Amino acid sequence: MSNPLYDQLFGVHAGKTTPFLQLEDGQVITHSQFLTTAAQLAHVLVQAGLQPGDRLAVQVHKSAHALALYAACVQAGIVFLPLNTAYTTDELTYFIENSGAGCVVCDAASKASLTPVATGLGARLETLNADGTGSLTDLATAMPSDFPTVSRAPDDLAAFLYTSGTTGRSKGAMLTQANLLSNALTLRDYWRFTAQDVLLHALPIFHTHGLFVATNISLAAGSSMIFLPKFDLDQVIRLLPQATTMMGVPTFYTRLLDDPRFTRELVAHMRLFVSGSAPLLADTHVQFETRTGHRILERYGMTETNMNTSNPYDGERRAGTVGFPLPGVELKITDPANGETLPPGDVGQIEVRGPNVFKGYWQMPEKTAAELREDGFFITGDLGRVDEDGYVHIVGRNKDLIISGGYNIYPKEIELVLDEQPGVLESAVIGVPHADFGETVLGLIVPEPGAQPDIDQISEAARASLARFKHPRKLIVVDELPRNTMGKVQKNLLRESYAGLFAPAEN
Ligand code: MCA
Ligand code: AMP
Repeated sequence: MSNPLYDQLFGVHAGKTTPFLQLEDGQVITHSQFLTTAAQLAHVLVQAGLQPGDRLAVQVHKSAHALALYAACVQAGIVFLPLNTAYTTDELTYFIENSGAGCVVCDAASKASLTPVATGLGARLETLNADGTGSLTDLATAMPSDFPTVSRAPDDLAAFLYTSGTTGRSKGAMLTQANLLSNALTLRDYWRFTAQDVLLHALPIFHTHGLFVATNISLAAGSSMIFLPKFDLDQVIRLLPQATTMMGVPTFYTRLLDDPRFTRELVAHMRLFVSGSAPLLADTHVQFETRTGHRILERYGMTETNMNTSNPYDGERRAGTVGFPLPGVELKITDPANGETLPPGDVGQIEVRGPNVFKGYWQMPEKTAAELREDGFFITGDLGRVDEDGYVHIVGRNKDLIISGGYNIYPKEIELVLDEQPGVLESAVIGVPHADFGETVLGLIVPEPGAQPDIDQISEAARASLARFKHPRKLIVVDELPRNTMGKVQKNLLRESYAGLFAPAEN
Protein backbone atom coordinates (compact mmCIF):
# COMPACT_ATOMS: atom_id res chain seq x y z
CA MET A 1 0.00 0.00 0.00
CA SER A 2 1.52 3.28 -0.98
CA ASN A 3 0.90 6.78 -2.19
CA PRO A 4 3.80 7.45 -4.58
CA LEU A 5 3.37 11.21 -4.81
CA TYR A 6 3.06 11.70 -1.07
CA ASP A 7 5.75 9.17 -0.22
CA GLN A 8 8.37 10.59 -2.58
CA LEU A 9 7.71 14.31 -2.27
CA PHE A 10 6.51 14.70 1.29
CA GLY A 11 6.86 11.47 3.30
CA VAL A 12 10.61 11.33 2.63
CA HIS A 13 10.99 14.43 4.78
CA ALA A 14 9.15 13.07 7.82
CA GLY A 15 10.86 14.04 11.04
CA LYS A 16 13.45 16.27 9.32
CA THR A 17 14.16 19.56 11.02
CA THR A 18 15.76 20.96 7.86
CA PRO A 19 14.35 24.27 6.59
CA PHE A 20 11.66 23.99 3.94
CA LEU A 21 10.09 27.44 3.68
CA GLN A 22 11.60 30.79 4.55
CA LEU A 23 8.83 33.41 4.67
CA GLU A 24 9.12 37.12 3.88
CA ASP A 25 9.30 38.01 7.58
CA GLY A 26 12.24 35.64 8.02
CA GLN A 27 10.23 32.91 9.75
CA VAL A 28 11.47 29.44 8.83
CA ILE A 29 9.20 26.41 8.57
CA THR A 30 10.96 23.07 8.74
CA HIS A 31 9.97 20.04 6.70
CA SER A 32 8.67 18.40 9.85
CA GLN A 33 6.55 21.41 10.87
CA PHE A 34 5.14 21.62 7.35
CA LEU A 35 4.16 17.94 7.38
CA THR A 36 2.49 18.31 10.76
CA THR A 37 0.34 21.18 9.45
CA ALA A 38 -0.50 19.12 6.37
CA ALA A 39 -1.49 16.11 8.47
CA GLN A 40 -3.76 18.24 10.67
CA LEU A 41 -5.39 19.77 7.60
CA ALA A 42 -5.88 16.29 6.11
CA HIS A 43 -7.83 15.32 9.25
CA VAL A 44 -10.04 18.38 8.83
CA LEU A 45 -10.77 17.56 5.19
CA VAL A 46 -11.70 13.98 6.01
CA GLN A 47 -13.90 15.09 8.90
CA ALA A 48 -15.57 17.52 6.51
CA GLY A 49 -16.69 14.46 4.58
CA LEU A 50 -14.21 14.48 1.72
CA GLN A 51 -13.20 11.06 0.47
CA PRO A 52 -10.41 9.95 -1.84
CA GLY A 53 -11.14 11.22 -5.35
CA ASP A 54 -13.34 14.11 -4.13
CA ARG A 55 -12.35 17.62 -5.22
CA LEU A 56 -11.28 20.46 -2.93
CA ALA A 57 -11.59 23.88 -4.61
CA VAL A 58 -9.14 26.39 -3.14
CA GLN A 59 -8.96 30.13 -3.79
CA VAL A 60 -6.63 31.54 -1.18
CA HIS A 61 -3.61 33.83 -1.01
CA LYS A 62 -0.20 32.25 -1.23
CA SER A 63 1.02 31.14 2.19
CA ALA A 64 2.69 28.22 3.90
CA HIS A 65 -0.75 26.99 4.98
CA ALA A 66 -2.02 27.15 1.42
CA LEU A 67 0.87 24.95 0.34
CA ALA A 68 0.23 22.59 3.25
CA LEU A 69 -3.33 22.24 1.98
CA TYR A 70 -1.91 20.82 -1.26
CA ALA A 71 0.16 18.34 0.76
CA ALA A 72 -2.92 17.46 2.83
CA CYS A 73 -4.89 16.65 -0.30
CA VAL A 74 -2.13 14.44 -1.64
CA GLN A 75 -1.90 12.62 1.68
CA ALA A 76 -5.66 12.08 1.91
CA GLY A 77 -6.09 11.20 -1.78
CA ILE A 78 -8.26 14.28 -2.37
CA VAL A 79 -8.02 16.03 -5.74
CA PHE A 80 -6.51 19.50 -5.23
CA LEU A 81 -8.09 22.23 -7.34
CA PRO A 82 -6.28 25.57 -6.90
CA LEU A 83 -7.89 28.69 -8.37
CA ASN A 84 -6.44 32.06 -9.37
CA THR A 85 -7.04 34.63 -6.63
CA ALA A 86 -8.09 37.10 -9.35
CA TYR A 87 -11.16 35.06 -10.38
CA THR A 88 -14.53 36.73 -9.88
CA THR A 89 -17.52 35.05 -8.25
CA ASP A 90 -18.95 34.32 -11.72
CA GLU A 91 -15.80 32.53 -12.75
CA LEU A 92 -15.55 30.64 -9.45
CA THR A 93 -19.14 29.49 -9.67
CA TYR A 94 -18.37 27.71 -12.92
CA PHE A 95 -15.29 25.96 -11.52
CA ILE A 96 -17.01 24.84 -8.34
CA GLU A 97 -20.05 23.58 -10.21
CA ASN A 98 -18.13 21.94 -13.05
CA SER A 99 -15.71 20.14 -10.75
CA GLY A 100 -18.42 19.08 -8.31
CA ALA A 101 -16.13 20.18 -5.49
CA GLY A 102 -17.29 18.86 -2.12
CA CYS A 103 -15.63 21.68 -0.23
CA VAL A 104 -14.42 25.18 -1.05
CA VAL A 105 -11.68 27.00 0.84
CA CYS A 106 -11.50 30.76 0.38
CA ASP A 107 -10.19 33.91 2.02
CA ALA A 108 -12.55 35.33 4.67
CA ALA A 109 -13.00 38.37 2.41
CA SER A 110 -14.73 36.17 -0.18
CA LYS A 111 -16.90 34.30 2.29
CA ALA A 112 -20.00 36.45 1.86
CA SER A 113 -20.00 36.23 -1.93
CA LEU A 114 -19.15 32.52 -2.06
CA THR A 115 -21.48 31.26 0.67
CA PRO A 116 -24.59 31.32 -1.56
CA VAL A 117 -22.63 29.67 -4.36
CA ALA A 118 -21.31 26.87 -2.15
CA THR A 119 -24.66 26.37 -0.44
CA GLY A 120 -26.47 26.24 -3.77
CA LEU A 121 -24.06 23.62 -5.06
CA GLY A 122 -24.06 21.57 -1.88
CA ALA A 123 -20.40 22.27 -1.09
CA ARG A 124 -19.01 23.02 2.33
CA LEU A 125 -17.17 26.34 2.76
CA GLU A 126 -14.15 26.98 4.98
CA THR A 127 -11.81 29.94 5.20
CA LEU A 128 -8.04 30.29 5.13
CA ASN A 129 -6.46 33.73 5.18
CA ALA A 130 -3.04 34.90 4.04
CA ASP A 131 -1.81 35.00 7.67
CA GLY A 132 -2.82 31.37 8.27
CA THR A 133 -5.94 32.20 10.31
CA GLY A 134 -9.43 31.04 9.35
CA SER A 135 -12.00 28.36 10.09
CA LEU A 136 -9.86 25.68 8.49
CA THR A 137 -6.87 26.28 10.77
CA ASP A 138 -9.15 26.72 13.79
CA LEU A 139 -10.33 23.18 13.19
CA ALA A 140 -6.83 21.91 12.38
CA THR A 141 -5.15 22.97 15.62
CA ALA A 142 -7.15 20.41 17.58
CA MET A 143 -6.25 17.56 15.22
CA PRO A 144 -3.56 14.88 15.65
CA SER A 145 -0.20 15.65 14.08
CA ASP A 146 -0.07 12.33 12.23
CA PHE A 147 -2.38 11.29 9.45
CA PRO A 148 -2.51 7.76 8.04
CA THR A 149 -1.55 8.32 4.39
CA VAL A 150 -4.26 7.13 2.01
CA SER A 151 -3.13 4.59 -0.54
CA ARG A 152 -3.18 5.79 -4.16
CA ALA A 153 -2.25 4.21 -7.47
CA PRO A 154 -0.02 6.06 -9.96
CA ASP A 155 -3.00 6.56 -12.27
CA ASP A 156 -5.21 8.09 -9.55
CA LEU A 157 -5.98 11.78 -9.82
CA ALA A 158 -3.95 14.22 -7.72
CA ALA A 159 -5.06 17.59 -9.08
CA PHE A 160 -7.35 19.46 -11.43
CA LEU A 161 -6.15 22.63 -13.09
CA TYR A 162 -8.63 24.52 -15.22
CA THR A 163 -7.49 25.75 -18.56
CA SER A 164 -9.65 27.81 -20.85
CA GLY A 165 -10.72 26.67 -24.25
CA THR A 166 -11.23 28.18 -27.65
CA THR A 167 -14.98 27.94 -27.11
CA GLY A 168 -14.71 30.02 -23.96
CA ARG A 169 -15.59 27.15 -21.59
CA SER A 170 -12.83 26.17 -19.20
CA LYS A 171 -11.77 22.55 -19.06
CA GLY A 172 -10.55 20.73 -15.96
CA ALA A 173 -7.23 19.07 -16.82
CA MET A 174 -7.02 15.86 -14.78
CA LEU A 175 -3.48 15.28 -13.53
CA THR A 176 -2.51 11.98 -12.01
CA GLN A 177 -0.02 11.14 -9.32
CA ALA A 178 2.30 9.70 -11.98
CA ASN A 179 2.04 12.82 -14.16
CA LEU A 180 3.23 15.05 -11.35
CA LEU A 181 5.79 12.71 -9.85
CA SER A 182 7.48 11.71 -13.09
CA ASN A 183 7.94 15.33 -14.12
CA ALA A 184 9.23 16.41 -10.72
CA LEU A 185 11.86 13.67 -10.64
CA THR A 186 12.91 14.27 -14.24
CA LEU A 187 13.30 18.03 -13.75
CA ARG A 188 15.09 17.64 -10.41
CA ASP A 189 17.75 15.55 -12.14
CA TYR A 190 17.83 17.56 -15.40
CA TRP A 191 18.28 20.86 -13.59
CA ARG A 192 20.50 19.31 -10.86
CA PHE A 193 18.46 20.33 -7.84
CA THR A 194 19.86 19.17 -4.50
CA ALA A 195 19.21 19.67 -0.82
CA GLN A 196 21.73 22.55 -0.92
CA ASP A 197 19.51 24.60 -3.23
CA VAL A 198 17.44 27.56 -2.08
CA LEU A 199 14.79 28.48 -4.64
CA LEU A 200 13.49 32.03 -4.70
CA HIS A 201 9.76 31.37 -5.14
CA ALA A 202 7.78 34.45 -6.21
CA LEU A 203 5.27 32.73 -8.52
CA PRO A 204 1.64 32.10 -7.66
CA ILE A 205 0.87 28.56 -6.46
CA PHE A 206 -2.37 28.09 -8.37
CA HIS A 207 -0.67 27.17 -11.65
CA THR A 208 1.68 24.49 -12.91
CA HIS A 209 4.76 26.72 -12.85
CA GLY A 210 4.68 27.74 -9.18
CA LEU A 211 2.99 24.64 -7.77
CA PHE A 212 4.25 21.65 -9.70
CA VAL A 213 7.47 22.81 -11.31
CA ALA A 214 8.94 24.98 -8.56
CA THR A 215 7.46 23.31 -5.48
CA ASN A 216 7.49 19.68 -6.52
CA ILE A 217 11.10 19.85 -7.69
CA SER A 218 12.15 21.48 -4.42
CA LEU A 219 10.35 18.77 -2.48
CA ALA A 220 11.81 16.00 -4.61
CA ALA A 221 15.32 17.38 -4.04
CA GLY A 222 14.88 18.33 -0.38
CA SER A 223 15.71 21.95 -1.29
CA SER A 224 14.31 24.92 0.60
CA MET A 225 12.34 27.84 -0.79
CA ILE A 226 12.25 31.54 -0.03
CA PHE A 227 8.50 31.67 -0.28
CA LEU A 228 7.24 35.13 -1.22
CA PRO A 229 3.56 36.09 -1.54
CA LYS A 230 4.14 37.51 -5.02
CA PHE A 231 6.78 38.97 -7.30
CA ASP A 232 7.80 42.19 -5.59
CA LEU A 233 10.87 43.67 -7.27
CA ASP A 234 12.36 45.17 -4.09
CA GLN A 235 11.91 41.98 -2.15
CA VAL A 236 13.34 39.83 -4.90
CA ILE A 237 16.43 42.04 -5.17
CA ARG A 238 16.80 41.98 -1.39
CA LEU A 239 16.55 38.20 -1.16
CA LEU A 240 18.38 37.02 -4.28
CA PRO A 241 21.71 36.97 -2.35
CA GLN A 242 20.23 34.21 -0.14
CA ALA A 243 19.03 32.07 -3.04
CA THR A 244 20.77 29.69 -5.39
CA THR A 245 18.05 29.39 -8.04
CA MET A 246 15.00 31.26 -9.29
CA MET A 247 12.13 30.36 -11.61
CA GLY A 248 10.00 32.94 -13.32
CA VAL A 249 7.93 34.09 -16.24
CA PRO A 250 9.67 36.45 -18.72
CA THR A 251 8.11 39.50 -17.01
CA PHE A 252 10.20 38.70 -13.89
CA TYR A 253 13.37 38.91 -15.95
CA THR A 254 12.46 42.05 -17.89
CA ARG A 255 11.51 43.80 -14.64
CA LEU A 256 14.82 42.78 -13.04
CA LEU A 257 16.76 44.03 -16.06
CA ASP A 258 14.96 47.36 -15.87
CA ASP A 259 16.37 47.90 -12.36
CA PRO A 260 19.94 49.21 -11.93
CA ARG A 261 20.25 47.34 -8.61
CA PHE A 262 20.15 44.08 -10.56
CA THR A 263 23.87 43.65 -11.11
CA ARG A 264 26.38 40.95 -11.91
CA GLU A 265 27.61 41.06 -8.29
CA LEU A 266 24.10 40.61 -6.89
CA VAL A 267 23.69 37.27 -8.63
CA ALA A 268 27.29 36.09 -9.08
CA HIS A 269 26.64 33.23 -6.63
CA MET A 270 23.43 31.99 -8.33
CA ARG A 271 23.38 28.51 -9.83
CA LEU A 272 20.37 28.70 -12.13
CA PHE A 273 17.65 30.96 -13.54
CA VAL A 274 14.74 29.23 -15.29
CA SER A 275 12.12 30.89 -17.49
CA GLY A 276 8.87 29.59 -18.91
CA SER A 277 5.08 29.96 -19.34
CA ALA A 278 5.54 32.49 -22.15
CA PRO A 279 8.16 33.17 -24.79
CA LEU A 280 11.38 34.70 -23.49
CA LEU A 281 12.52 37.15 -26.13
CA ALA A 282 15.97 36.33 -27.49
CA ASP A 283 16.82 39.94 -26.72
CA THR A 284 16.00 39.48 -23.03
CA HIS A 285 18.11 36.33 -22.98
CA VAL A 286 21.09 38.18 -24.44
CA GLN A 287 20.64 41.25 -22.21
CA PHE A 288 20.49 39.00 -19.16
CA GLU A 289 23.72 37.25 -20.08
CA THR A 290 25.48 40.52 -20.83
CA ARG A 291 24.39 41.97 -17.49
CA THR A 292 24.92 38.96 -15.25
CA GLY A 293 27.02 36.37 -17.03
CA HIS A 294 24.19 33.85 -16.52
CA ARG A 295 22.28 32.23 -19.36
CA ILE A 296 18.62 31.83 -18.48
CA LEU A 297 17.48 28.25 -18.98
CA GLU A 298 14.22 28.33 -20.95
CA ARG A 299 11.82 25.42 -20.91
CA TYR A 300 8.37 24.74 -22.36
CA GLY A 301 5.31 23.23 -20.76
CA MET A 302 1.56 23.26 -20.46
CA THR A 303 -1.07 22.73 -17.82
CA GLU A 304 -2.03 19.45 -19.50
CA THR A 305 1.50 18.12 -19.74
CA ASN A 306 3.67 19.75 -17.11
CA MET A 307 7.08 20.29 -18.70
CA ASN A 308 7.86 18.92 -22.16
CA THR A 309 11.18 20.40 -23.23
CA SER A 310 14.11 22.16 -21.67
CA ASN A 311 17.33 23.76 -22.67
CA PRO A 312 20.27 21.75 -21.37
CA TYR A 313 21.90 22.31 -18.02
CA ASP A 314 25.45 21.78 -19.27
CA GLY A 315 25.20 22.26 -23.01
CA GLU A 316 24.35 25.41 -24.92
CA ARG A 317 21.22 27.23 -23.71
CA ARG A 318 20.10 28.64 -27.01
CA ALA A 319 18.19 31.93 -26.99
CA GLY A 320 14.80 31.81 -28.70
CA THR A 321 14.48 28.04 -28.32
CA VAL A 322 12.93 25.83 -25.66
CA GLY A 323 15.61 23.15 -25.89
CA PHE A 324 15.15 19.40 -26.21
CA PRO A 325 12.37 17.01 -25.25
CA LEU A 326 12.90 15.96 -21.63
CA PRO A 327 13.96 12.38 -20.93
CA GLY A 328 10.91 10.15 -21.35
CA VAL A 329 9.02 12.73 -23.42
CA GLU A 330 8.48 12.16 -27.15
CA LEU A 331 7.87 15.19 -29.34
CA LYS A 332 6.87 15.35 -32.99
CA ILE A 333 5.91 18.05 -35.43
CA THR A 334 2.82 17.23 -37.44
CA ASP A 335 0.70 18.64 -40.23
CA PRO A 336 -2.37 20.25 -38.62
CA ALA A 337 -4.46 19.16 -41.60
CA ASN A 338 -3.94 15.41 -41.27
CA GLY A 339 -1.71 14.71 -38.26
CA GLU A 340 1.09 13.28 -40.42
CA THR A 341 4.63 13.76 -39.11
CA LEU A 342 6.44 16.47 -41.07
CA PRO A 343 10.01 16.31 -42.39
CA PRO A 344 12.71 17.64 -40.02
CA GLY A 345 12.90 21.42 -39.98
CA ASP A 346 9.32 22.01 -41.17
CA VAL A 347 6.94 24.10 -39.09
CA GLY A 348 3.86 22.27 -37.80
CA GLN A 349 1.88 21.55 -34.67
CA ILE A 350 3.77 20.26 -31.66
CA GLU A 351 2.56 16.94 -30.26
CA VAL A 352 3.94 15.32 -27.12
CA ARG A 353 3.66 11.95 -25.41
CA GLY A 354 5.03 10.69 -22.13
CA PRO A 355 4.30 9.97 -18.46
CA ASN A 356 3.78 13.71 -17.98
CA VAL A 357 0.74 13.90 -20.26
CA PHE A 358 -2.56 14.29 -18.42
CA LYS A 359 -5.47 11.86 -18.30
CA GLY A 360 -8.02 14.03 -20.09
CA TYR A 361 -10.50 16.82 -19.43
CA TRP A 362 -12.95 16.27 -16.60
CA GLN A 363 -16.30 15.14 -17.97
CA MET A 364 -15.49 16.38 -21.49
CA PRO A 365 -14.84 13.24 -23.53
CA GLU A 366 -15.22 14.99 -26.90
CA LYS A 367 -12.70 17.68 -26.02
CA THR A 368 -10.34 15.04 -24.67
CA ALA A 369 -10.67 13.01 -27.88
CA ALA A 370 -10.05 16.11 -30.00
CA GLU A 371 -6.73 16.90 -28.32
CA LEU A 372 -5.43 13.65 -26.88
CA ARG A 373 -4.88 10.99 -29.52
CA GLU A 374 -5.61 7.34 -28.80
CA ASP A 375 -1.91 6.58 -29.15
CA GLY A 376 -1.18 9.00 -26.28
CA PHE A 377 0.09 12.00 -28.25
CA PHE A 378 -1.31 15.31 -27.01
CA ILE A 379 -1.88 18.06 -29.59
CA THR A 380 -0.49 21.11 -27.83
CA GLY A 381 -1.92 23.81 -30.11
CA ASP A 382 1.56 25.33 -30.34
CA LEU A 383 3.32 25.63 -33.67
CA GLY A 384 6.99 24.85 -33.84
CA ARG A 385 9.94 23.27 -35.55
CA VAL A 386 12.97 21.27 -34.55
CA ASP A 387 16.26 22.63 -35.88
CA GLU A 388 19.18 20.63 -37.22
CA ASP A 389 20.72 20.41 -33.72
CA GLY A 390 17.49 19.11 -32.19
CA TYR A 391 16.44 22.33 -30.43
CA VAL A 392 12.70 22.97 -30.43
CA HIS A 393 11.55 26.41 -31.55
CA ILE A 394 8.03 27.63 -30.79
CA VAL A 395 7.05 29.85 -33.69
CA GLY A 396 3.38 30.52 -33.06
CA ARG A 397 0.07 29.15 -31.86
CA ASN A 398 -2.57 27.18 -33.63
CA LYS A 399 -4.97 28.26 -30.88
CA ASP A 400 -6.47 31.63 -30.19
CA LEU A 401 -4.63 32.41 -26.99
CA ILE A 402 -3.08 35.48 -25.38
CA ILE A 403 -0.36 35.10 -22.73
CA SER A 404 -0.09 38.17 -20.52
CA GLY A 405 2.60 38.13 -17.84
CA GLY A 406 2.44 34.32 -17.91
CA TYR A 407 -1.35 34.14 -17.52
CA ASN A 408 -3.32 32.53 -20.32
CA ILE A 409 -6.28 34.44 -21.65
CA TYR A 410 -8.70 32.98 -24.18
CA PRO A 411 -10.16 35.74 -26.38
CA LYS A 412 -13.43 33.87 -26.85
CA GLU A 413 -14.30 34.20 -23.19
CA ILE A 414 -13.93 37.99 -23.38
CA GLU A 415 -15.69 38.25 -26.75
CA LEU A 416 -18.70 36.48 -25.28
CA VAL A 417 -18.96 39.21 -22.61
CA LEU A 418 -18.43 42.08 -25.07
CA ASP A 419 -20.93 40.68 -27.58
CA GLU A 420 -23.68 40.71 -24.95
CA GLN A 421 -23.39 44.45 -24.30
CA PRO A 422 -25.97 46.93 -25.59
CA GLY A 423 -25.14 48.38 -29.00
CA VAL A 424 -22.47 45.77 -29.77
CA LEU A 425 -22.89 43.82 -32.98
CA GLU A 426 -19.73 41.79 -32.63
CA SER A 427 -16.23 41.96 -31.23
CA ALA A 428 -12.74 40.59 -31.66
CA VAL A 429 -10.21 40.29 -28.87
CA ILE A 430 -6.53 40.04 -29.74
CA GLY A 431 -3.17 40.08 -28.02
CA VAL A 432 -0.76 42.87 -28.89
CA PRO A 433 2.88 43.26 -27.83
CA HIS A 434 3.42 44.87 -24.43
CA ALA A 435 6.77 45.77 -22.91
CA ASP A 436 5.99 44.50 -19.40
CA PHE A 437 3.51 41.65 -19.91
CA GLY A 438 4.80 40.39 -23.29
CA GLU A 439 1.28 40.60 -24.68
CA THR A 440 -1.78 42.47 -23.53
CA VAL A 441 -5.49 42.37 -24.36
CA LEU A 442 -7.08 44.65 -26.96
CA GLY A 443 -10.83 44.57 -27.69
CA LEU A 444 -12.26 45.71 -31.03
CA ILE A 445 -15.96 46.43 -31.09
CA VAL A 446 -18.28 46.72 -34.07
CA PRO A 447 -21.47 48.65 -33.18
CA GLU A 448 -24.94 47.67 -34.26
CA PRO A 449 -26.12 49.89 -37.11
CA GLY A 450 -26.75 53.40 -35.77
CA ALA A 451 -25.65 52.50 -32.24
CA GLN A 452 -22.93 54.19 -30.19
CA PRO A 453 -21.71 51.65 -27.62
CA ASP A 454 -20.86 53.07 -24.22
CA ILE A 455 -17.21 52.05 -23.72
CA ASP A 456 -17.23 52.83 -19.97
CA GLN A 457 -20.28 50.68 -19.43
CA ILE A 458 -18.74 47.86 -21.46
CA SER A 459 -15.50 48.05 -19.45
CA GLU A 460 -17.56 47.93 -16.27
CA ALA A 461 -19.37 44.80 -17.49
CA ALA A 462 -16.03 43.13 -18.23
CA ARG A 463 -14.79 44.09 -14.76
CA ALA A 464 -17.83 42.56 -13.11
CA SER A 465 -17.49 39.13 -14.64
CA LEU A 466 -13.86 38.63 -15.63
CA ALA A 467 -10.66 38.46 -13.60
CA ARG A 468 -8.62 41.67 -13.72
CA PHE A 469 -5.81 40.22 -15.84
CA LYS A 470 -8.31 39.41 -18.61
CA HIS A 471 -9.71 42.94 -18.91
CA PRO A 472 -9.04 44.57 -22.26
CA ARG A 473 -6.41 47.23 -21.70
CA LYS A 474 -8.18 49.21 -24.38
CA LEU A 475 -11.46 48.97 -26.30
CA ILE A 476 -11.61 50.44 -29.79
CA VAL A 477 -14.75 50.89 -31.88
CA VAL A 478 -14.28 49.87 -35.53
CA ASP A 479 -16.66 49.80 -38.50
CA GLU A 480 -16.07 46.18 -39.35
CA LEU A 481 -13.72 43.24 -38.80
CA PRO A 482 -11.55 41.89 -41.62
CA ARG A 483 -12.79 38.48 -42.77
CA ASN A 484 -11.47 35.83 -45.12
CA THR A 485 -13.59 34.26 -47.86
CA MET A 486 -14.89 31.70 -45.35
CA GLY A 487 -16.18 34.54 -43.18
CA LYS A 488 -13.60 33.94 -40.43
CA VAL A 489 -12.22 37.03 -38.69
CA GLN A 490 -8.60 37.53 -39.74
CA LYS A 491 -7.04 38.18 -36.36
CA ASN A 492 -3.55 38.10 -37.85
CA LEU A 493 -4.40 41.27 -39.80
CA LEU A 494 -5.78 42.92 -36.68
CA ARG A 495 -2.67 41.97 -34.72
CA GLU A 496 -0.51 43.56 -37.42
CA SER A 497 -2.59 46.74 -37.51
CA TYR A 498 -2.45 47.31 -33.75
CA ALA A 499 1.02 45.88 -33.03
CA GLY A 500 2.48 49.26 -32.04
CA LEU A 501 -0.37 50.35 -29.78
CA PHE A 502 1.44 49.76 -26.49
CA ALA A 503 4.85 50.67 -27.89
CA PRO A 504 6.82 47.71 -26.57
CA ALA A 505 10.37 48.68 -25.74
CA GLU A 506 12.46 47.34 -28.67
CA ASN A 507 10.45 44.13 -28.56
C1 MCA B 1 -1.42 41.37 -12.70
N1 MCA B 1 -2.17 42.11 -13.51
C2 MCA B 1 -2.08 41.64 -14.74
C3 MCA B 1 -1.22 40.52 -14.65
N2 MCA B 1 -0.83 40.38 -13.37
N3 MCA B 1 -2.62 42.02 -15.91
C4 MCA B 1 -2.32 41.31 -17.00
N4 MCA B 1 -1.51 40.21 -16.98
C5 MCA B 1 -0.95 39.80 -15.81
N5 MCA B 1 -0.16 38.73 -15.78
C6 MCA B 1 -2.97 43.29 -13.21
C7 MCA B 1 -2.98 43.62 -11.76
O1 MCA B 1 -4.14 43.05 -11.19
C8 MCA B 1 -2.99 45.14 -11.75
O2 MCA B 1 -4.26 45.60 -11.92
C9 MCA B 1 -2.23 45.51 -12.98
O3 MCA B 1 -2.35 44.37 -13.86
C10 MCA B 1 -0.78 45.79 -12.78
O4 MCA B 1 -0.32 44.96 -11.78
P1 MCA B 1 1.20 44.77 -11.42
O5 MCA B 1 1.39 45.21 -10.01
O6 MCA B 1 2.10 45.32 -12.45
O7 MCA B 1 1.26 43.20 -11.52
P2 MCA B 1 1.87 42.23 -10.53
O8 MCA B 1 0.99 42.01 -9.36
O9 MCA B 1 3.27 42.67 -10.28
O10 MCA B 1 1.85 40.86 -11.37
C11 MCA B 1 2.57 40.72 -12.54
C12 MCA B 1 3.25 39.35 -12.50
C13 MCA B 1 2.15 38.29 -12.22
C14 MCA B 1 4.30 39.31 -11.43
C15 MCA B 1 3.90 39.12 -13.85
O11 MCA B 1 1.14 38.38 -13.20
C16 MCA B 1 2.69 36.90 -12.15
O12 MCA B 1 3.21 36.48 -11.12
N6 MCA B 1 2.59 36.15 -13.22
C17 MCA B 1 2.98 34.76 -13.27
C18 MCA B 1 1.86 33.92 -13.82
C19 MCA B 1 2.20 32.43 -13.79
O13 MCA B 1 2.65 31.91 -12.78
N7 MCA B 1 1.98 31.76 -14.87
C20 MCA B 1 2.28 30.34 -15.00
C21 MCA B 1 1.11 29.64 -15.56
P3 MCA B 1 -4.74 46.95 -11.22
O14 MCA B 1 -3.82 48.03 -11.75
O15 MCA B 1 -6.13 47.11 -11.63
O16 MCA B 1 -4.57 46.74 -9.76
S1 MCA B 1 1.51 27.87 -15.73
C22 MCA B 1 1.89 27.81 -17.39
O17 MCA B 1 1.71 28.74 -18.09
C23 MCA B 1 2.58 26.65 -18.02
C24 MCA B 1 2.23 25.33 -17.53
C25 MCA B 1 4.08 26.83 -17.94
O18 MCA B 1 4.73 26.55 -18.95
O19 MCA B 1 4.56 27.25 -16.89
P1 AMP C 1 -1.03 26.91 -19.93
O1 AMP C 1 -2.24 26.58 -20.70
O2 AMP C 1 -1.20 27.96 -18.90
O3 AMP C 1 -0.48 25.69 -19.40
O4 AMP C 1 0.01 27.53 -20.95
C1 AMP C 1 0.69 26.71 -21.84
C2 AMP C 1 1.13 27.50 -23.02
O5 AMP C 1 2.09 28.46 -22.63
C3 AMP C 1 1.80 26.65 -24.04
O6 AMP C 1 0.91 25.93 -24.86
C4 AMP C 1 2.62 27.68 -24.80
O7 AMP C 1 1.81 28.33 -25.76
C5 AMP C 1 2.99 28.66 -23.70
N1 AMP C 1 4.37 28.46 -23.22
C6 AMP C 1 4.81 27.85 -22.11
N2 AMP C 1 6.16 27.92 -22.02
C7 AMP C 1 6.56 28.59 -23.11
C8 AMP C 1 7.83 29.01 -23.61
N3 AMP C 1 8.96 28.77 -22.95
N4 AMP C 1 7.86 29.67 -24.78
C9 AMP C 1 6.73 29.93 -25.46
N5 AMP C 1 5.51 29.59 -25.04
C10 AMP C 1 5.43 28.94 -23.88
